[in-house]
Formats: sequence, C-alpha cells, structure tokens
Amino acid sequence: MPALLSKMIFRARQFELVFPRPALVMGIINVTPDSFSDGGTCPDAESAAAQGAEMVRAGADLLDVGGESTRPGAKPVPMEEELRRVLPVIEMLAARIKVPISVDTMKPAVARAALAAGASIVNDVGANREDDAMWRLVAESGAGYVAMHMQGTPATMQEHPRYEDVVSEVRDFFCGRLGRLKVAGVREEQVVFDPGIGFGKTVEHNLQLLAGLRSFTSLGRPLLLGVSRKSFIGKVSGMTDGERVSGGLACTVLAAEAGVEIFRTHDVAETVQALRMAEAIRARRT
Ligand code: HH2
Repeated sequence: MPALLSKMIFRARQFELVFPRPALVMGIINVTPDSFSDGGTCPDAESAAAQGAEMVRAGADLLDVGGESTRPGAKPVPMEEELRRVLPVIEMLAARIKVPISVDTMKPAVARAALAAGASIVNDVGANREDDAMWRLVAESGAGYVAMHMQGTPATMQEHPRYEDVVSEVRDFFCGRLGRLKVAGVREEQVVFDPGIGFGKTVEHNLQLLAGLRSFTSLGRPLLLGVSRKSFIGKVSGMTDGERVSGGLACTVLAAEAGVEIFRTHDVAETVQALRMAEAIRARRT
C-alpha cells in the first residue's frame, strides 16, 4: 500500500471497496476452449464454479468470468454462445460466494444478462469503443466498470501497434474515457482503469507501461493490471515455454509498489503470497 495515497472508493452495485488498502486479487475463470493460457480447463459450468470457489479459498477478492478469448488473433464468439458459457457459471458463483463477480465481455447484451445473473462488475477490454450502449448499461445498473486500454481489436491488435509515447497516450485515453463515461451517466466511483498489457502493444510498449504506472495514479481512480502468464514475460526472460508465473509475480510486486490496487491473475495463491510479503516489508520502511 503506497504511502500518502488519498482515499478512493470503488462502487460496484452492493459492493464498496475503499482504497488505500492491501492490494486486491482478481481470479480469472475462462470458460473458453481457446484462451491462451487456461483454455479448455473448465469443460463445464460446475467445474468453472468449483475453480472459482477454490480461488476464493486461496484468497481471491474478486472473480472475473469470461466466455470469449481476447488473445491476439482471436475470432469473436457469437453472443448466444458467450451467454451459454458465462451465465450458468455466474449464477452458480453468485449463489456460493460472497466476493464481487466481474464479467469479462465486450458485448452490452452479455454484460446485461451477467449483471442480472449476479455479476456486479463489467470488465470491458473494448472500452475503446465509440458506441455508448455499454456505458449506459453501467450507469443504469450501478455496476463497477473496468475501462481497459486496447489499440485496435483482438483480431488485429498485434499487427502494427504504434505509439509516439505509449504511457502518455494511454493516460490521455483514460482521461478521455472518464469524460465520455460521465456523459453517459457513469459516476467516477464506478470506474477502474487498466492499461491493457498485451492489447495492441509490443513487448517494449508493455515494459514502458509497467515502468510508467505511476503516471496513472494521479488520475484518482484505482488501477487494475493483467500480466498473468502473458507472452511478453517469456520473451523478456527467454523462457517461452514455461508457465511464466514467476515473471508475472515480479511485475506484480513492482506494480503494487507503483500504486496498482487490483491484480487479475490465473495464479491466485502465488499472487496473494507475493503481495502480502511486499506489503509487510513496505509497512516497516522508515
Ligand atoms: N487480459 C486478458 C483478458 N481480459 N481484462 C483486463 N481488464 N485486463 C487484462 O489484462 C485482460 C483482461 C487476457 O488474458 P486471459 O483472460 O487469460 O486470456 P484470453 O483472453 O485468451 O481468455
């Protein structure tokens, strides 16, 4: 928990999260056959819900349920299929666990159904959209909203990522989105920002964003970061085949130091352990 941070509130329907506080861990449940790291590990809703309950036991503060892979080159999933994948899992989790459930979707209709099924946060990797239907839904439902930066779409984003200055362009994007969200009726307290590691970025862009995280903290909203098992970790470390957990933990500890409050991860127990150690040491700094 970095010192001297001013108080922030993140509201997501019935949940109110007050910062500064120990960093939060968001466990990833991908109900997809093709996610880059854990695709196919949840063959049915029951096993996905069991995995979510296990993540909560391991210390997850939030769960993120997704039914459409956004890995580079991924093809969009039809709405009916995405609904079929995520809704039973969200319903089961809402009946079994008490932590906020987020739905990882770019489709307003999926978000609407997920909120009705018990989700309280919309994790929108498509926050670079122009259409405001998602934001009006967030405004009317009182859901929390993760506004993630992406250049392009998952199908094309890794073709030619291009920035003059990736940190200031992502920062400008956040400022601009906050304005658009407010016009749509979303309150600032509902919003979390995410720089979108790997979404229309080269390895160098990802590293520059991780090095520049502090410049986003002055926006006054919590930051969420998703580095878990991503390919840039293998490229930097020269270990392209491994699961890349340790490299992700290094990013996590440094990002927590820079003021990131929420970590989206496949590896909940490891991430919780790394964060609690870093926080215990930081609390003793003079
Ligand atoms: N990364 C992925 C998916 N959703 N949401 C946010 N807010 N931030 C991220 O960094 C992020 C995200 C990609 O990871 P994963 O879900 O493991 O893979 P896939 O998209 O292939 O299902």
